[in-house]
Amino acid sequence: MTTDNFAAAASTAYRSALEVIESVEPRVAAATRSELADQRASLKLIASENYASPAVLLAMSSFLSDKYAEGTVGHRFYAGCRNVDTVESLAAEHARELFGSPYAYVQPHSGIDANLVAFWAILATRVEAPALAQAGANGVNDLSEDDWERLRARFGQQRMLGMALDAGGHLTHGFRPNISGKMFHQRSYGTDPESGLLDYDLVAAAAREFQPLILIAGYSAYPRRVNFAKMREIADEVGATFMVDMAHFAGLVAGKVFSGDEDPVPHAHVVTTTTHKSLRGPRGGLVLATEEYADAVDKGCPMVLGGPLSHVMAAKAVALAEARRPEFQTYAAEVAANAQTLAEGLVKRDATIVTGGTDNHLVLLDVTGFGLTGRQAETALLDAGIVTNRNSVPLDPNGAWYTSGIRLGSPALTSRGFGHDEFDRVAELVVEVLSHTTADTTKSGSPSKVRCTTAEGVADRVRASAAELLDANPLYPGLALA
Ligand code: DSN
Repeated sequence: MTTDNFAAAASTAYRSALEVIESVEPRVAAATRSELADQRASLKLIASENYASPAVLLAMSSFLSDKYAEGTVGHRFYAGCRNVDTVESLAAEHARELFGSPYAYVQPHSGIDANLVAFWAILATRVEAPALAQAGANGVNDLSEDDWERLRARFGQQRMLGMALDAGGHLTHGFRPNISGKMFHQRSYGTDPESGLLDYDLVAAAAREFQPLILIAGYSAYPRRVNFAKMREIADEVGATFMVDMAHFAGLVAGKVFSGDEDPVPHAHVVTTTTHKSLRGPRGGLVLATEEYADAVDKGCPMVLGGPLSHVMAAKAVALAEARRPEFQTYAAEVAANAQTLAEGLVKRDATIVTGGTDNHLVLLDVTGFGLTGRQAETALLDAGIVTNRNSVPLDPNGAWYTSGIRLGSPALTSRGFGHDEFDRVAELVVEVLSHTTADTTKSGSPSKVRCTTAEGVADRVRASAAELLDANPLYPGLALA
């Protein structure tokens, strides 16, 4: 991930920083050291996590954190923002160039914030602007009280169609308990019950019937590619704004693994993403948009967001610069190839995975064949040093808390240097743990959904095998904190 020289410089920088922190609150310094040790010592298979480069991590720890900069470049509500303007402009420029988008907004603090900015911008463009024009008003403050009430009612009548949570969609795509499911009348599209694949005819039928203002594509647990050109056709047919949340696969778009119809940027009106998943940047979000939506997105702060995290925007600029390098394309191709190896390694050991494979960065393993819930599988794997997260499978009988699945992703271990052989071995270790784990029985005699027992010695054996793989592919080599 870095050169030896740079690792040495980063090592010195981190050690010094921790010594300063230690002098004020030693428990924070200890937890930080402990986190590095934990990350070094476990097989990180959480599909939404990664390891940012030392340059990205260091960019976040800076004086830019101390500056308020509400507004946007050249239009701030505070004086003295020239350096924030510089880093925000750089991050936005890198994002535009990397993704080939006319406009980029790099302030969102997270993926959910990016989606809220996008919803706001679509409502402002599609609902508020026509209402203002009709009333001859320049802004909402010019509206009469009756016009204002009518506008508020129209906001509350808008519809959103997104992928169902248990089909792999995200909370913010209209899931009822989420704010998106309360702001909008919502409906969701699922996947084909047999194949687990997205059925574009079903999406089109739902869109024709429901007539949404927003059609959202994107997922956090769907292991396949999406044809965004087809989704845009559906959106156009019903007059919907087409929004894509590419938080999970932004790295595959940046690295040109997804191109043509599978690249959302040329097809969507608005694209949102996080920057810390497959894109391997700092924790945060960004929005890409066509010119039509750019003005509204630009007002994300302060209309939707609090003051920008200028130090994180600096780190976004660094990460996006890294993603524009040719080696990032190699990385992205390896992420996809490694996910396939993982999927094949599970299937050849008789595990069941949703859709039978993957062609992105994640695999959704159905653990009911092992007699376990996702919750139990997650616990048993963690005990053996394999970090995953439980996830619903389509039409999950165990619901979103216990679940029937485990989501596994390749971005983090690929950053660490794992390739084909290592991912095949990881598949073997996952199956080894799960096939030696059984659900405990509750006091009433029924199978527990939470507690489970792994046969004696298995977790230790797997942990030792994992340690061999991890030691051969060290995380942040040269970085010594002790
Ligand atoms: N928490 C992210 C994930 O793990 O997919 C999405 O919000």
